[in-house]
Amino acid sequence: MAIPLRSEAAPGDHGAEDKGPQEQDRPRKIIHVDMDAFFASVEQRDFPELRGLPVAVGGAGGRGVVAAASYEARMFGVHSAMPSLTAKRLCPDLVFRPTRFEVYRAVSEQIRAIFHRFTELVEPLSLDEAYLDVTEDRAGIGSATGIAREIRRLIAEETQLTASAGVSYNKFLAKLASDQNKPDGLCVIRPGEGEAFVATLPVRRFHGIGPRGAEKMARLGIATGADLHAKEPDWLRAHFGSFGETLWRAARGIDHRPVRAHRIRKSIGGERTFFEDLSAPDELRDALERIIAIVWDRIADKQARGRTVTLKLKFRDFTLMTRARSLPRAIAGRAEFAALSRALLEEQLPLPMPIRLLGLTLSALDGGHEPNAAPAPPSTAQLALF
Ligand code: TTP
Ligand code: MG
Ligand code: MG
Repeated sequence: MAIPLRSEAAPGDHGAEDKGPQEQDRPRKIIHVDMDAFFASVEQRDFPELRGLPVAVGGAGGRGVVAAASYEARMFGVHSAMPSLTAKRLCPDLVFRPTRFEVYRAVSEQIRAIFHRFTELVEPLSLDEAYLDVTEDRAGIGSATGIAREIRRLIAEETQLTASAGVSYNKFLAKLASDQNKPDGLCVIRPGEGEAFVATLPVRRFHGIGPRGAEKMARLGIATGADLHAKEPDWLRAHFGSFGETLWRAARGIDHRPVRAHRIRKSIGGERTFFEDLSAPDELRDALERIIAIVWDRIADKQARGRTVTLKLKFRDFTLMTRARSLPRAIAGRAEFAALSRALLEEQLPLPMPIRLLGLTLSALDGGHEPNAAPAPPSTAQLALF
C-alpha cells in the first residue's frame, strides 16, 4: 500500500506503488540526509565574515521572501518562506544575501556523489536532501547507523558543511529522524520504536502535513501522533477522505514506500486541494497565482524547460478537467508561464461548478528525462492538504 502523505498524486509523479509482496516483508534500512540551513550555510562557508551572524538568503526587498535562514537567525524566529520584511522586523541585524543557485547545485552534486558510494538507491527530494536505501551494505560498514555516520563525516570533509541524518526502517520515520537532532545531528529509530517516536511528535512535523492541515487537525483535537493514533479509521476517513488511511498508518510509524532512484521526469507540476471549494473568479485567480509561484519555484529549481502548460481542475463532483497550451519552443520564463496559466483559467470562467482542486503542470520537457531527478516532493507542492 502506498503511503504518499497526501490524498492526490501530483502531476508528474508517476505513482508510488509498492514492490511485489516478496519485497514487502523484507525490513528495509533507510537513511534520510538533509543539509543544515543549506543555502545560508553555503553563504557562511564562502563568506567567513557571515559566520556567527544571523543570515537570510533571499530577496531583502518589499516583496522578498526568506529562502533559508541561518541557525543564528532562527533564534529570532526567522524561517524559510517568511516575508523578508517580517524577518527584518524580528531580527533588525539580519544580513540578507542573494541566492547563488549554481553554487548550491554544485554542492548538491557533491553530496549525491557521496551517497552513491554507498548505494545506487538514492532518491533526492530536493537539492539538499535524499533518501538512501542501504539495506544492502555495499561498502561493508556493518550498520545503517555506521553508514550515516560515515556519510556525515564525508560531507563535512568534502564540502565543509554539516548535514543531519535520520536512520530508520522506512522513509517516513527516517525523515522525521533527520529533523530530530538538527543541526549536525544523527537520530536512529529502530524497529519497534517507530510508533512511540511518532506518538510524541506534533503532527505538523509529519512530512505532508502543511500548516493548514495542522490547523484543521488542531480544530479536531489532534495535536500529536498519539492523538492521531487514538482515532478510529472510520473517523479519519470521514474527516480526511482517502488521506485518512495514510494518517492511520503514519500514527503507527508504518510506511511501505520504496526508495525510488532514476525517475524519468515527464513533467513538473503542483496542485492544491482546497479546504473549501472555490468558485468566485477572484478567489480562483488568487489560488492560481499561488500555484504558479509554487510550480515555477520547482521549475527553476530543476532548471527545467518545457513547451506545454496544463491546467487541471477537479470539480466538486470529482470530475476532472484538463486544458493545455503548447508553444513551438520552450517557455521563456516565469512571466510567460504565468501568462499561459492565467489564459487557461480565464477561458474556463465562469466555472460550471465550484472546484476542489487546482493544478498546473509543465510538460514536453527538454531532454525528456533527468536521471535521478527528484520526484515531486510529496509535501511542499501539496502545501495544504485540506
Ligand atoms: P530545508 O532543508 O527545508 O531547510 P534548510 O536546509 O535551510 O534548514 P534545515 O537545517 O532545517 O534543513 O531546505 C533546503 C533549502 O531549500 C534551503 O536552504 C533553501 C531552500 N528553500 C527555499 O528556497 N524555500 C523554502 O520555502 C524552503 C523550505 C527551502
Ligand atoms: Mg536542510
Ligand atoms: Mg531539505
